[in-house]
Amino acid sequence: KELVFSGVQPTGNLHLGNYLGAIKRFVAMQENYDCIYCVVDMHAITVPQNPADLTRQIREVTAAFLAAGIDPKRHIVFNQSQVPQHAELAWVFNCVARLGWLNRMTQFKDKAGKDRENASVGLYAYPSLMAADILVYRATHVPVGEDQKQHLELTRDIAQKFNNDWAESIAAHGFGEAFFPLTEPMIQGPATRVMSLRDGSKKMSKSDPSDYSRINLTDDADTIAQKVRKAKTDPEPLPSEVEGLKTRPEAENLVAIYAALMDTTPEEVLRQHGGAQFSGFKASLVDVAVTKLSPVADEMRRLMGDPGHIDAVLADGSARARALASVTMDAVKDIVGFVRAR
Ligand code: AQP
Repeated sequence: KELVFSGVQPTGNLHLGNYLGAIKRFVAMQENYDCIYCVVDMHAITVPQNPADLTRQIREVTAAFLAAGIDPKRHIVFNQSQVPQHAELAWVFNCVARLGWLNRMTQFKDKAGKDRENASVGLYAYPSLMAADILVYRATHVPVGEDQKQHLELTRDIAQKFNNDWAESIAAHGFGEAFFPLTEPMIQGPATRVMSLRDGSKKMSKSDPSDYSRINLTDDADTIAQKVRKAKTDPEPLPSEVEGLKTRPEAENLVAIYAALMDTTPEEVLRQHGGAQFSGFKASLVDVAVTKLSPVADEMRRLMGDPGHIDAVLADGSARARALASVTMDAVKDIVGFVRAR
């Protein structure tokens, strides 16, 4: 059975990259897959978080999921900390993953920066918890942005090593040749890596100190217009072929954003706008961005007015997630050889 899992961290400033690279695609998966979408609050505390802000941001990511069109009745929407099996399986995976594997993770290197001795152990073990998030549901597909590719490869390595190390026990317990699936990353579409509006070589990110580097999901129409107008570009008009974007990262980024918002391809955008000056193209981009994002922002604001409703959605999703996760975790305990009450 094909099952989609993905998550978003409640670390504030949910932006257009999170929307186009992840949330908008989560919505599209609902037709053809059973989907589990998680607000990964335990990942968020791998770096310091103010408790009151964290609580609000967990509700805000949930509101973004619902406002974008995820149906929490047909699928599962919940926050990670309400399902203890994620942490339980992560511990087993900490004992499967090798130090050498984690040492290669570029996200840890980026986030820990120069002061690595002071980074949390949680930040280092982040990929192992992420593997547990996915595999505790034995999910087969994970829609993510390009930046998560390396973590998804590690998830497959962990699954494979678990399957190999306990192969005999897996077979003895009637699970056949492999217990965990080798999950497929789904990194697709024109906006798998949305770049900063100020610097075409950096990804759009929640933690960029410049608010002008990103379009936040909660920005109003005037703010979106101002940010797009100020976005860095070059002096040339838009090319008419995508090849002409190769050496022009800022232009390439704006065309990709336009294409993703319109559910079309960069080729098609250039068929319509090739030869245009940026002033004109940016005006069209503002129109499209405001038209597509305003309804989501309005609905997020409405939902945030009723935190009790959001918490109830998360409680319901968590109960359903726990029921699924506990089946996997019981099996893992049997495979590993732990004693448990039956
Ligand atoms: N710029 C991006 N373009 C496309 N997809 C992106 N994603 C993040 N940035 C971009 C995707 O959004 C999902 C949720 O991301 P996350 O919140 O779990 O973590 P993140 O990648 O750490 O997000 P940020 O915004 O980049 O935060 P900071 O500044 O803390 O590093 C993921 O599927 C991710 O791929």
